Amino acid sequence: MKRNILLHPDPRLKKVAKPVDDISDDLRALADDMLKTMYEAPGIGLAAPQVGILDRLIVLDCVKEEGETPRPLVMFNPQVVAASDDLNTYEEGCLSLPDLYADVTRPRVVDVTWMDRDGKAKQETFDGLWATCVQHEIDHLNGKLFIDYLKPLKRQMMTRKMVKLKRELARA
Ligand code: K1U
Ligand code: ZN
Repeated sequence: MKRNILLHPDPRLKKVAKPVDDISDDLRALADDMLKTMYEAPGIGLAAPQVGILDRLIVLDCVKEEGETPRPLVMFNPQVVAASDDLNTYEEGCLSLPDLYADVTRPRVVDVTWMDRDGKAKQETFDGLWATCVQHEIDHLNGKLFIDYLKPLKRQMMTRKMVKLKRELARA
């Protein structure tokens, strides 16, 4: 089932999500729904708070090339356990702020631990777009949006645009 993606500003996008201790069939079904929602958006990542669920669950697939094999990842309780000093700037977007983009600078390489959908502990090193995306999604679990890295004026401008968009969508 495709889920509705919350749009900024929404108080649920500012909350800290709670750790998952038991991976139930309901949580596995939520992960499947989130992957479907992400692919259909389309996007390369999605965090549970974006669909209104305050659990520490993210999904991502940064394979963008047509014809390349998709690599859907489901991560429960993801954690960055090491980050490079070397930084990378990427023009980020967010499905909760459609059509708005801004440069964000983050560690270029990160080691991430998580639990997969079978409850198996995993660890992997990510770089490039994968590193950017996994950090963006983990930020969502901590109530942080990419606009929180921007100067206040730019952040306010983007928030105003979103308030206007939400008003227009509510009227339609
Ligand atoms: O978390 C989200 O809202 C998803 C977001 C992830 C993200 C994008 C860029 C940098 C960091 C994290 C998106 O997927 S926005 C859409 C997007 O980037 C995209 C859409 C279609 C094809 C390729 C990329
Ligand atoms: Zn986002």
